[in-house]
Amino acid sequence: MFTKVLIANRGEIALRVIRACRELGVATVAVYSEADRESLHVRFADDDVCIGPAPARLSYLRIPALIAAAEITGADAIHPGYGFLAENAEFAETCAASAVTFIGPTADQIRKMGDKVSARTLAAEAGIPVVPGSKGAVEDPAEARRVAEGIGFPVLIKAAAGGGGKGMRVALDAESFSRAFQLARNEALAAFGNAEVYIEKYLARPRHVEIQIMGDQHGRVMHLGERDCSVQRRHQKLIEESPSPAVDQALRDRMGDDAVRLADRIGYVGAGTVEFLLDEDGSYYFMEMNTRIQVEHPVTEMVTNFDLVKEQIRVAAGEPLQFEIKGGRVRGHAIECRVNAEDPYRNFQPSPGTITTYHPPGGPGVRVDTHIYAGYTVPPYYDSLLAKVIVHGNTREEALARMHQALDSFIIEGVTTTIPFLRRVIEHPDFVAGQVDTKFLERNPDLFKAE
Ligand code: MV4
Repeated sequence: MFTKVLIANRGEIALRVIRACRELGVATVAVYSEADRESLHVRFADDDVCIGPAPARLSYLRIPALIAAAEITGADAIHPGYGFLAENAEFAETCAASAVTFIGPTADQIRKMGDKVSARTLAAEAGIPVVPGSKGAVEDPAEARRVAEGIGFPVLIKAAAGGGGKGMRVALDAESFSRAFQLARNEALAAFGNAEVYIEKYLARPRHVEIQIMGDQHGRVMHLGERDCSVQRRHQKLIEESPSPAVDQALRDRMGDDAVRLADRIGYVGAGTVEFLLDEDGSYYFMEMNTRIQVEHPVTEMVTNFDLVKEQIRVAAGEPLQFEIKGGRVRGHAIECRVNAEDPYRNFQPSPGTITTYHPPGGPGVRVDTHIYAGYTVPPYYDSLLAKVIVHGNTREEALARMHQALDSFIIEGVTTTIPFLRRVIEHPDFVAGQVDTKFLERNPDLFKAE
């Protein structure tokens, strides 16, 4: 096992990783920007290093500063958390070259999945359903148009270097295709320095269902069931749950087997997520693979009783996966709401500032992952996640009732939060019925209007 882990992150996930290290008896190093001096991750870690000014590119994204911090403090491993450098192959490579273990997959595995065309090809080769579309990247506009006509409109043009919704364009018909194709390539080049795009049939109302997987260095890969993340706004997930109201055991087995097969094919090590689109008719298609621990990992932890972060550290240290979930079955139901410092009635405008009052919810089956406290100032430089409220119940109904209670009794004053909005969403009849898809919030603009 490692002796000391440096956490190359901030906020709630830095605290989450520190907890896992504590349980494993591993010492921790926090790194922080000048804006995060008063943060709890700095206080809770055994050691801490200031790595630069507030903007992330000058601190949390500075690879040489992070490697130097690890060397100075004697850390033998780095946990990247999510965001920042978590899916940066160059960072994983630099760690390896510096004799510091990157807690995550290899640089090669990150690259293979980071390129969405290569990921799609790997999935298709593994016999996993992919959305009907182009064989690989398409460059020539005339050929692209022929491909799109072959698929049938509407189609979606996606950037090979994109992911998470960045660099996508819908083309509704052949007439608008050429323009959309050109725009998509230009946007991809501007955003990612790579103009490569591919084309898929556009699914109108899919659900977002993702499978959590975990691989070790001994050739074993397992899955831990699915999360339904259909409640999103502009590609930001707001609510996640497990199991998905739309997935039965037979479908879980099929999606789980597919996810494991894909990971197996590249000898995947660490925690990963295979994202699928689940269509209205029950067919599902591979979308992309995330090679990191995700924000919503706690819902899986609640229904499997499996500590994903601890396991990430254990497998990075070479230990075999220990855990077995019987027949891939999960226990009860978990829901997560992301609480942000944003004003939902002003287009989710960030609302940084000082928290004056703080009282978290509690009781049976309630978990709050957060870094905030009364007197904490939410800086304007980073994402506005304040807390994740995760509830577990024996049934979805019980979990929902607990989420109601939890949101009602969560007191955060001093900054505007999304709590009242989340309350409204979980009361919506379609959400209560589990009838949501990725267009759910768009269809319900009233949810964004102040009373
Ligand atoms: C799609 C799609 C419909 N059809 N692909 C959005 C994020 C990126 N990973 C891919 N995304 C989508 N791909 C096809 N062929 C719809 C989306 C999509 C979406 C997917 C999951 C969750 C929310 C979404 C919101 C809008 C669009």
